[in-house]
Amino acid sequence: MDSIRNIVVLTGAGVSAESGIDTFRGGGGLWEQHRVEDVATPEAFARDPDLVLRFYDMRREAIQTKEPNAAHRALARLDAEWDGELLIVTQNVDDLHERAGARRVLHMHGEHLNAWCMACDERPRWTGTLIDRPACPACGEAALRPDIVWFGEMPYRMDEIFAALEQADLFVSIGTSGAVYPAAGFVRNARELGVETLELNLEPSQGTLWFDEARHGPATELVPEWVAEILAGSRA
Ligand code: BV8
Repeated sequence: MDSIRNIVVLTGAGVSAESGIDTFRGGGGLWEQHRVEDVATPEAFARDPDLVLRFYDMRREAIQTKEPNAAHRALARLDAEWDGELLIVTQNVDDLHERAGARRVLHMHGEHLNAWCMACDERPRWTGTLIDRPACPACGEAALRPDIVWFGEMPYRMDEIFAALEQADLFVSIGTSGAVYPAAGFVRNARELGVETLELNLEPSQGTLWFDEARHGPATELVPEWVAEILAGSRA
């Protein structure tokens, strides 16, 4: 339908599940080996930095052995072919959207492949480990932490996200449980703004009732199908 020009997509761990990256709250999810408050909070990092650094070193290494899947590739196709506005807001900290070719990606919870220097605030690209307290390439201090938004920390670039939602005609949530805020609240922000909302997820999310339409199944099936529809102008 030609009334859709500007799209905001939100992705979560479910979009990377079929690439072999564990989701957070599914069976065998990442956090089953660790309680979230032991590894994904500033307090945990202050209390036991080695535990937290090892947790992120393990995940940073793991994502570099994974490949984008058909859902990532379909969103990259949308990015390449959609002539309206598009913003792919991801809660994921892997780089599979980018490796599939997407460009208009915003990592609101940070990225495994960046480090963040607590001495000089630089965010150098980082593919190795942090457990041995390497020197910051910019300032030389041994003050690098994962560039990850932990619980209790402010997600990145929220003003850009809300600006995109205000201009959006369609908000599509893909592969997220709707358990973590502020991301889980975006569908409500969208509805209040009169934006059409669609959920693509393996099962109903915690916010599924807020969506105008919800389709349930694996992302590698639902996302290519939806992208083909939207590019053909054959759906609302
Ligand atoms: C903040 C980085 C404030 C870490 C992450 C009470 C009520 C409301 C809010 C709160 C509250 N108490 C505390 C809060 C705030 C808190 C929060 O929301 N807590 C929750 C648990 C209640 N939020 C915060 O702290 C945020 N910050 O609020 O700051 C503030 C204000 C002023 C000044 C300073 C601060 C920060 C939140 C960010 C935390 N960091 N990630 C890391 O990655 O290690 S969150 C973490 O969860 C990941 O980023 C992940 O992406 C995110 C959400 O999880 P999902 O992506 O949805 O993954 P999940 O496993 O849950 O679900 C996967 C879904 O996919 C499932 O539905 C499944 O069915 C589906 N699926 C599976 N396979 C497939 C599939 N779908 C399709 N195909 C498949 N094949």
